[in-house]
Amino acid sequence: MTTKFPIALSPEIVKAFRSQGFVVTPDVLTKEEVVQYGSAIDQAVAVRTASDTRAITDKSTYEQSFLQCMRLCETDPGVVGLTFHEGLAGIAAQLLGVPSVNLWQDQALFKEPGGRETTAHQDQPFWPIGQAPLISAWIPLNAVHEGNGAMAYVPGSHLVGPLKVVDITHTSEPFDILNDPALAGEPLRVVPVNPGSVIWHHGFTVHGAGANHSDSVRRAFTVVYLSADATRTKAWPTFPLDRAGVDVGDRIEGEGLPRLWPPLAARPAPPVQKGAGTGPQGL
Ligand SMILES: O=C(O)CCC(=O)C(=O)O
Repeated sequence: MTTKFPIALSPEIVKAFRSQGFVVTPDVLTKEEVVQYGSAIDQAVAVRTASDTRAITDKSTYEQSFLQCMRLCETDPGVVGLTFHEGLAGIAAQLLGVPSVNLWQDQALFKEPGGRETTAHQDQPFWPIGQAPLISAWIPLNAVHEGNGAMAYVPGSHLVGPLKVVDITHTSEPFDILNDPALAGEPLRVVPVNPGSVIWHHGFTVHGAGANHSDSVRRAFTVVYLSADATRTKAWPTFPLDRAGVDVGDRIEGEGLPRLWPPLAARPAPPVQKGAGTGPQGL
């Protein structure tokens, strides 16, 4: 039996995603959901970052782009409903054109006032998952525009496939992927977005975000979905795969990697060994 999508996409939206590698879906979350999940995420980020009193100028280049708090659904019950949101997970499956998706990771990405740009990069080459279908939901918790850290994408860049990895997490001078000849000089396109809407990008879409020139935090949450038939392609250490005992060649599933679409009858208990907290770990 097939499960009905809570939010069925128009063919135009799916077509736009497949050709551009990103798309905005309006009216995904209600105002009430944005307030409820936004406040749960704010609390979680406050707890995770409480002991970090450094000024932004004392942080690493990567940390100056955003506060990153990963796998909040493992530690914060108030966030679980967003990570397992059936409307979102159903959209992920429709855009990828796959029957089933698992969670790869969730995270808060809060760009502080004065936060630098997020260096342009592709997500998927950070992870040992080959070319498996992967998509991110970028969920704004406040209005995001050019002045406070809007996301920006190179249209069609997902079709180019994996480019040289931009190691944004460890280097203070990341190279500019936009100069890669495969992108033919195509610039980033800035995508302002309001809460309630969600921006989606493919695992190979080249993207970044602007600096935060405003005096308030740019608050966003992301959920990353991976096709349920994906397998591990490389042995390099990767937290959720090693914790779940997924070896090279195995299907990517198990602890911390639950199925999100079609929805499970009951949500699994959170892993015993909780997810990593803040810090540079790849997007
Ligand atoms: O929020 C940001 O500034 C960057 C987000 C990002 O790179 C991602 O979600 O893959």
